[in-house]
Amino acid sequence: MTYRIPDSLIAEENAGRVAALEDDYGALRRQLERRGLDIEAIAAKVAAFAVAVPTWGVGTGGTRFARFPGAGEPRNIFDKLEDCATIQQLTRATPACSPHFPWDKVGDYRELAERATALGIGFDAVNSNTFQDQPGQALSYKFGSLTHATKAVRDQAVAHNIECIEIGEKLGSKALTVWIADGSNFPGQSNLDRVFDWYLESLREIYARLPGDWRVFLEHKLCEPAFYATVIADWGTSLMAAQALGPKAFCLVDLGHHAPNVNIEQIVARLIRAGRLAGFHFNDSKYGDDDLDAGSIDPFRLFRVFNELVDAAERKARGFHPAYMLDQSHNVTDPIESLMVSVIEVQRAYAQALAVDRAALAAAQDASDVMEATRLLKAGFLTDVSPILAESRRRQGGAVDPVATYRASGYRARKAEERPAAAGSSSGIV
Ligand code: PSV
Ligand code: MN
Repeated sequence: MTYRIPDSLIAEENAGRVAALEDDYGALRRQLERRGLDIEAIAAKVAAFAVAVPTWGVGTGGTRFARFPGAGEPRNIFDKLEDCATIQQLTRATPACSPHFPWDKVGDYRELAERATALGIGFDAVNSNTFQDQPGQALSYKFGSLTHATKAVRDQAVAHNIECIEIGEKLGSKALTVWIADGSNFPGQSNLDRVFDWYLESLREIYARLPGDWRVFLEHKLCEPAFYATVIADWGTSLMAAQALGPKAFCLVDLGHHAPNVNIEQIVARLIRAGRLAGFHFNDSKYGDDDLDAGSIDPFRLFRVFNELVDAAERKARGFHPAYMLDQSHNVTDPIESLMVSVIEVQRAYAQALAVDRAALAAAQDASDVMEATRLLKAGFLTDVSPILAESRRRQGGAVDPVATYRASGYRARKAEERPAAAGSSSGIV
C-alpha cells in the first residue's frame, strides 16, 4: 500500500481553522448581501466547478537549459495518478486528470482505469503528442507531423491520434486535444497555404474516428518551436479549421499561446459567439509561453476571462460547455503545491466573476456610464472570495488550507521513500 493522506489529518488540520473561517465567511456573506448578492448561490457554483490536472504537470518541469528533479516525483502514470488524487483529496476541485500519450502509455488500460477509479480520479481529454520523436518511431517529426510534406509521416501522425482516441475510450475520456508543433522556422521553408490543406486532410481522418459523444479540441499556439510560421498559430486559424471539420470540433485556448498584449478575453468572447470554445489550458505568463502557475502573474486577466465565461453562462450561450484544464510547468516549486494553488486561483477568478452585479453592470453599459461600469466590474475582482473557496473545500471534505495540510502530512517525503528511482523522459516530464 502506498501512502495516502489520512482524512483524519485533514479533519485535524481543519479543526484549528474553522472558527476563523466561519468569521470570515459570515463577514463576506454580509458584504455580498449589501451588494445584492447571495453567498450561497456563489458557493454552490464554486462547488460544482471542476478543473482537470495535466498528468505531465505533477512531475517537475524544466527548461531547455536544465531540469532539477525533486525527490519523490512520479515515475510513471500510476504515480502520477496518486499525486492527482492527492490534489483532488485536498482541493475537491480536480476530479479528473488529462493524460498525454505516449508519455502515459501502459500495457493494460483496464488496470489503469481501475486504479484511477480506486483513487477517485477520472480521465478528461486525452492529449496526443506528435511534437517529439519517440524511441523506435519509424518516421521523424522533425519537419512536421499532421502537416508534413510526406504523406507517410502524416499517416503516422494520424494513426497516433486515432490510437489516442482508442485509449481514451478505454479510460472513459470524451475528448481528444490536438496540439501540433508543425510550422516553419524560415520564410520559404513551406507553403503557408498547402500546410493548412494537409492539416485539414489529416484532421478529417481523425475526426471521422471520433466516437459519437466525443469532441476534438484544436489547440493553437503562436510560436515555439516554429518561430516563423506555426500552422495553427491563432484562434482565427483554429476556428477556420473547427468550422471546416464539423460540429464536434472546438477551439482550445491555452492562455500562454498568444501574442503579447493580445486581448484574450475578447478571443474567448468571439469563440463563445461562434459556439466553438472547447475550453482552456490555464497557466500564466509574463513574456511568452512561460507555463507559470495560473493567476501568479496577472490574476486580473484570469478574472477578465472568467467574466466572459460567467456572462456566457448567464445568457445561456449556445454550445457553451467548456472544459477546464491546467497546463503548466513547475520548475522550482513542488508541483503538487503549485497545482493546488493554481486550482484555487482559477476558482477564485470564477467566484470573483460571480461576485459582479451583472444587472447593474448592464445598466451602466446601456447608459454609457463608463466609470460606473468599470467600477462594478472591479468590485467583483476586488472581492476577497477566499472564505467561499475554503468553505467549499471544507464542506466537501477537503482541506481549508491545502498547502499547509499537504506540508503537515509529509506526503512528499513519504513518496521519496516509496519512489526511489528518478523519473525518466518516458514519464512525460520535459
Ligand atoms: C504546447 O505548448 C502545450 O501547451 C500543449 O498543450 C502540449 O500538449 C503541452 O503544452 C505539453 O507539452
Ligand atoms: Mn497547452
